[in-house]
Amino acid sequence: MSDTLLYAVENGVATLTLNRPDKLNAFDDALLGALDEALRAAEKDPAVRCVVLTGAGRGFSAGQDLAAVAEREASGKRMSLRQHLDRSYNRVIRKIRGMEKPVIAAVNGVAAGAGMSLALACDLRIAAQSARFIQSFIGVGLVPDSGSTWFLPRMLGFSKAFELAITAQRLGADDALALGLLNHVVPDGELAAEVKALAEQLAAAPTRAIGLTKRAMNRAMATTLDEALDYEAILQDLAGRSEDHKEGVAAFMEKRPPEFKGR
Ligand code: LHQ
Repeated sequence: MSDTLLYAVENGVATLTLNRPDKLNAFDDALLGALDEALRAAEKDPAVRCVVLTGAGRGFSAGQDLAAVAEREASGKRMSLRQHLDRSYNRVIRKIRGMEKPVIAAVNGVAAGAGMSLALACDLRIAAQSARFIQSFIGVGLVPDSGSTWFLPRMLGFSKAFELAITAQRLGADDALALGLLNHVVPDGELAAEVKALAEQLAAAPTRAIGLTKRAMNRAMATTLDEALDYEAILQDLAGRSEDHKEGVAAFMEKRPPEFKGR
């Protein structure tokens, strides 16, 4: 697609690699545009049944490219950050949350500012031992964006989320795991293989049921139990009509492994 973002599909898994390693994969407009485009391509492609987001080099992403911000300031072009968020970061975050396929963040190194938000927006987070997580917004006089004010209090409760946001404390991978921000931490050299195994397992699973589970849980974050029960019943009707549901039941009865097609 472009040099700034690598896109590869193998065994049902689309791997999107942020590729500005000299800048710890900080986001400039080109990278944000390429990421948005790649997510849309992965969502549309029926051959893609799981998405992995990772970074090239020693960083996952250092968030907004501050050199680009400084350059714009120096040239006298004041940018509306609201517009910038609406047109780029927020499109990406909405796409990840709305896409009815599992999205895994393979956090290979530091995830700072909007880079941390991007990792939080994914469905699962597997981090290398040397990864670090920093809410760096406050260091440049900004508020957490790209979803961090929504994800963090839900994952950590208000007090810890607020503390991280206003102190920019650096969390190591083990601390982030203990707080519940991560699914797993693996040795640095094993990240790619561990994520590949998990992603391929998910790409061979009933994609429609995974997608509907994501839809149900996204919605349940803001509803009552009563509403969640009603919505589960509606979605179960849809899942119950899928080919993969029939295949799962047939395979169980025939005492053989199921072969899910993602339909
Ligand atoms: C960078 C960056 C970077 C450019 C490392 N930019 N070059 C904001 C505004 C507008 C709209 C939307 O949203 C946002 C949200 C945000 O994301 S605000 C937060 C922006 N990010 C930060 O404040 C993090 C800044 N970076 C750092 O604090 C450190 O680089 C971390 C802690 C991430 C890593 O530290 P180190 O491992 O010591 O690496 P380093 O600092 O030496 O960085 C390596 C290179 O990457 C270096 O370049 P150089 O040419 O000197 O080797 C850095 O300048 C460059 N880099 N982050 N965000």
